[in-house]
Amino acid sequence: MSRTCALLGVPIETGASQRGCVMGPASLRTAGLAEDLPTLGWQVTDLGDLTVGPQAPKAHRNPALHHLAETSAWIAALHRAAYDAGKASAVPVFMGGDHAMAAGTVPAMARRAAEAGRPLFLLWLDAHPDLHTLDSTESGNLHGTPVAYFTGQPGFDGFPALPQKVALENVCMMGIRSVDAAEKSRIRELGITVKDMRAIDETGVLAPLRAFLEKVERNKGMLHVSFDVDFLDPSIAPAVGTTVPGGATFREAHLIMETLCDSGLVSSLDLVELNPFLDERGKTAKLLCDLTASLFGRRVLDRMTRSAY
Ligand code: 4U7
Ligand code: MN
Ligand code: MN
Ligand code: MN
Repeated sequence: MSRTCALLGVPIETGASQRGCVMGPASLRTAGLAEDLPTLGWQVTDLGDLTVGPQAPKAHRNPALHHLAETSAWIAALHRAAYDAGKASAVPVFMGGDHAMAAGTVPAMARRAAEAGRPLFLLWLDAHPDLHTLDSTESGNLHGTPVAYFTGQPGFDGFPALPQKVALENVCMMGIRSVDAAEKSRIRELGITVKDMRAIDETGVLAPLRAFLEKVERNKGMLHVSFDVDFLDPSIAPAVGTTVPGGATFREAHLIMETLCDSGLVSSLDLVELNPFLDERGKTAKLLCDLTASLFGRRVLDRMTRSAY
């Protein structure tokens, strides 16, 4: 596999309740994402930021929904732009932006995989399962809905047509610790694999991750990783609007990235929900860059010789 990576900025914040994710791509660039990866032998192209123009409002029967028209326009734009980024490089990295963008990136990666005759698998690293439909969300925040959309659940008439769905049995969630009632019944009904924080406390991250990676390998799958900042414990990653205590530790997160790197299976990545307005001197942005570097091949020993940890 050629070691090429393309960065695409996706400054969307209409899916979140708090403003600030619009600055996510700039913060990741400032923290040095594009400079780190070439030192690990990757050829990096920065495709710049995607833009979406103003939209006429769209009505919906759920009065809680907000920014439906803009978010839907971002998703439609991403169906094309993420697919093109996947053609331009072996491993596109989508720099968010709030998690509603996964409704664009994941189906685009599923289409890319289908055209290569391979299934797409999805590792969802998040405090939340993001399994609401447009009807079941009570907050109306659309970053809580992408997984229900791209696995083909009904109730998305306000979103663009789904280009390619992801099979439910190909989804693995880790880090989950905040689940709404409607999501809980959907998880049971659909049988999604959810390794919640209790499961991680009991087994550690490696056993469930290795089991999932073996499944990807057996099925000759491509693997998309969707990394929500709130997967991490808020004490190490404060720059996110939806903090939940009891998240992944620094080493748990790095071990996941290092193990993913060893597998050689990852074919695309979302870095989402970074809200630089809430950051402490770029701490969260730098952590995300370091985690991405682990995914792209940085080893613990390299890190010790290279920087000031
Ligand atoms: B994120 C929530 F109610 N479930 O629907 C909702 F807890 O992308 C949170 O994972 C959604 O950060 C979080 O608003 C979306 C809430
Ligand atoms: Mn999320
Ligand atoms: Mn989340
Ligand atoms: Mn969030």
